[in-house]
Amino acid sequence: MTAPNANLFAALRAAFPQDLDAVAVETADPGQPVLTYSWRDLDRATAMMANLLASLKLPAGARIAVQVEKSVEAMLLYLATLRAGYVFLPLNTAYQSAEIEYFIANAEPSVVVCAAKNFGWVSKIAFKAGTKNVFTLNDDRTGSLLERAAHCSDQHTIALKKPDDMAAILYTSGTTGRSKGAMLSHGNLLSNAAMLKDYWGWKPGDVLIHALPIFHVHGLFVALHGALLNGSKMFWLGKFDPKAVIALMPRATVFMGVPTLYVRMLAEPALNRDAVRNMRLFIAGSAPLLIETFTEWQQRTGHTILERYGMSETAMLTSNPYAADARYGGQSERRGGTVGFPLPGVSLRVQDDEGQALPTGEIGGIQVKGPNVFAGYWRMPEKTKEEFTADGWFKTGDVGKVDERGYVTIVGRSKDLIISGGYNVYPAEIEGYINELPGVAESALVGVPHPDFGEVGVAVVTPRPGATPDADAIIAALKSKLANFKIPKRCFVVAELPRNTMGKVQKNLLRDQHKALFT
Ligand code: MLC
Ligand code: AMP
Repeated sequence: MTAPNANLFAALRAAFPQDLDAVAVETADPGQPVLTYSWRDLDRATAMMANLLASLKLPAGARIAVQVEKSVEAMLLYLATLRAGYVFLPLNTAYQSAEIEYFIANAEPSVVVCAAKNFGWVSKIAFKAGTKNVFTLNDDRTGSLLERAAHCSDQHTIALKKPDDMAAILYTSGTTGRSKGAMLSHGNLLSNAAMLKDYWGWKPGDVLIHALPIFHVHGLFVALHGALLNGSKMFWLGKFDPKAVIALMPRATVFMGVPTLYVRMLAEPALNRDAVRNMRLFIAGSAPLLIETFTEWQQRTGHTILERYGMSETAMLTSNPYAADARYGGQSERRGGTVGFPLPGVSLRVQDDEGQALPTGEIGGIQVKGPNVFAGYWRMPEKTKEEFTADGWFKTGDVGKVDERGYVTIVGRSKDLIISGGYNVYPAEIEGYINELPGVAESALVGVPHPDFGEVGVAVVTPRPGATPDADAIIAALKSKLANFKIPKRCFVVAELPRNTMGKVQKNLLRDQHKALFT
């Protein structure tokens, strides 16, 4: 007997509703014309794009690197890549040339897709790295990708895949060294999506408001797979707009966002019980949701946000319950400040630095196992080995505890990481850039509380002898090199950095010193 096709797209396609002419996606950006896409449109467009990719005679496992603004067509390109059996490699639109150069050199994609306005510099980088095909795709339904796909057949047989075959590479930075590409398989993604469909009670008639970027796990996998696997319509926003999302709520049932999106909606007087009357579920994740936001949302809307926890390497790991969870004595409470229970199929344990399991309630490193956990980092076997324990558990780099009721709380991170508005900023990377600037001896980037982004980076810099580096000039220099969300919000030049007796910079002291800068 032949094994069923494990291609994630096959499962998503099988979930399309019977009425293929029903609306699958409706665009909802303020001031823009409303466009609707039927399920048939999704099927045909992904077939045409998949046929275009197939016509390029790419090697098995070819990477399709994509740095384009969010659009329905960009989402279709992701689905087409799955459909054709290649590997999707999404890149944040904020990345600048040095960042893109690294990803392309490292991943060696066979195809690069970029915005027409960036074609000059992106194609130069791609051709230099040996990429043969560079297409353009803009957020107004133009670009060479669509022009070429328009000539392709709208019939396509979904490529045959095994569960372990790679579906996507998501780059995530490390505390030292360059970004690592987390390799996610069709099996990783489908098992997670199918389990969440059940755990979050997706039901017929659900409608999702999709307002997140689609180059990271939250928007690309959790939100998109959730809606598609349920055959649910999506309202599609290219860019998050709090007023627009609130205005859509009476016609929708599910919303997913990073905490900053909730903070921004709470600042809107239009957010009230009437606006959310048809909503079933609000989900938050990617960064800690402050208890203040959780409570204020409850008071204003009567809804309790369901917070969950995940990462690029694993997709979703834990979630507060949507309904009574029989595994945990039927508990159904969504507890603010916690990230809920390990999801069905996910095993989670807490260990100390010596690798000893810690008892309930004690704080240590969170380790996980499950069908959702990635196979490793692209072409980095040593890094992969470092991040797994000898008995096969993945070390998340998050620090937390599990209480006697089974709820997981994240209390910090062993990895030096700042999460700003749901985007990850790795201090080591930014410090490396600052240290290369003229007049700079050394630097430390620390995360401090911020009312909008939750946490933002602040740089503390020391001068070389005789030099007087200027804080504003440092920020300006970084802006020309790094993605905008990585730029420190403030920079201070000081005589020296605080150090402990071992000579290590005491970032905790710097954090403490600057903690009230924005609050
Ligand atoms: C924008 N800016 C940020 C920022 N986003 N600064 C710090 N952190 C951020 N996240 C800065 C820009 O540099 C710019 O500064 C100014 O804010 C305005 O830029 P903008 O582009 O107009 O911002 P805006 O569109 O308002 O974006 C804010 C946002 C966006 C919150 C909507 O950051 C966002 O979509 N975040 C979601 C990220 C996400 O999806 N994460 C999921 C990761 S998956 P200046 O100085 O140039 O004016 C993951 C796993 C899991 O973590 O568990 O889900
Ligand atoms: P990324 O590598 O971009 O996928 O980011 C993953 C990291 O985001 C995790 O390792 C956590 O540190 C953090 N994260 C995700 N969800 C939550 C959450 N609900 N609360 C706290 N941190 C979170």
